Amino acid sequence: MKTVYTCFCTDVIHEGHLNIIREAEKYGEVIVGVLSDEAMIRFNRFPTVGFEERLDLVRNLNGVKRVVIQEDIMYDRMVNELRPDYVIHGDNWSDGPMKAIRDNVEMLLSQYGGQIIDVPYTYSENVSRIDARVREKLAMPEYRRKRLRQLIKICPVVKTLEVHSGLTGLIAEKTVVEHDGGLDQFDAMWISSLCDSTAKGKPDIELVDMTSRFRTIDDIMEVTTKPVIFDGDTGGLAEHFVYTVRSLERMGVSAVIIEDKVGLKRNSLFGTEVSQTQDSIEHFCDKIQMGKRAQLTDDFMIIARIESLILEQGMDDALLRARAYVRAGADGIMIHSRKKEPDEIFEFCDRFRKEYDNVPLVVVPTSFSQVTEKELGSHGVNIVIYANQLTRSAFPAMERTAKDILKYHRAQEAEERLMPIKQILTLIDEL
Ligand code: SPV
Ligand code: MG
Repeated sequence: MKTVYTCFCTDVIHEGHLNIIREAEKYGEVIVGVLSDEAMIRFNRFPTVGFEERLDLVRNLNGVKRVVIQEDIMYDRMVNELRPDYVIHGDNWSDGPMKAIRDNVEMLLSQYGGQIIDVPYTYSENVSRIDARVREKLAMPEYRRKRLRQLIKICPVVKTLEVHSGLTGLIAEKTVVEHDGGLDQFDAMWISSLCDSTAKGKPDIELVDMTSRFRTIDDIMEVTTKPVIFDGDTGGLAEHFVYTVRSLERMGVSAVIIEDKVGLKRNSLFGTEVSQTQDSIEHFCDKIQMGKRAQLTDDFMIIARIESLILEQGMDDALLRARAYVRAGADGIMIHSRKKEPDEIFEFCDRFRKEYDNVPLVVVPTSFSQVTEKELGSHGVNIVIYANQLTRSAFPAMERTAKDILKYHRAQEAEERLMPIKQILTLIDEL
């Protein structure tokens, strides 16, 4: 008896899956792999039902002979273990990012003469509705909020991209690349005070008020499902911060990062070139404690950001503060630096990790952009934030287009660098 293998990464069985099983039965005994929670999460298909329930969904299907667990989005282990005669899949994996998976399967099967069966993907109103429902569920505050904690447990490094609008949110949500035989995408989004302010043509001095910043969060959340880390600047007065915590939590934000500065806050990348005042340990700890007392769920995180290296107060001061902030209840520590080399970040992380093996560590590698996620991960970093690169890439591109139009008194010279009109029209999904 020949064997046919397929892998399901779904929370809901619909007619498309049933069609695959029906087709598979024509070729032999059907084995279905259920993608593990970890692999689903890495593949940005957060399960909305428990793993056992997902296994049962498949076990109960007519025509399924055996159910196995697939622990990786790529098929190497399954194909090597099961050596199926056929692997069957919807033909939606023939292009786009999923093609990397098909190529992987093709290569594996070619080693012993196995074959791929591509089944026409089932496009129906019902299937689209089910897909949309699952996506919408992921966007709901109670699902989205807790996902950052889940990601920290599962991902070697949570890759986080700056977003400041619906459009940049879509880029963080949808960009997938295939390289080194795998698929990669961002895990979370950072709502940077610098970029949110810059998008509004304002300086990064806590001038853009919370109402306006919440509006940005809303714009982003409306079109995305990934977890949000909010740049809360100094958090303002502790008496105000408690309200911010409640609002962010209610909106489904996963974490707020507040920095230990007081008075007129300037962007950290100015360092000591401008006057900035670091908060006292005691006062900042009070703010953390009040924030933690205000929050209503266990999911939300308040992460304390240490500015000692930025303000040249030394490593010992940074570590002293880290200990105090963790004691005060901070759910994580962000350490910032504006040095061109990552050495002081590595030193801080190594020393911090010796004392705290599982308090999440956050790093923003802007001035030391040569460092890789892997290197940071090896020093115990959990979250890497690319805090401003989208804004910095968009501005020169837009400026160049504006200059070209002025120079040539027409748009043709800029045209070849522009996204085709058809593409921009279809960039946004319609309901
Ligand atoms: C931001 O993105 O607004 C930050 C990070 O706070 S930094 O600009 O590096 O201070
Ligand atoms: Mg900021």
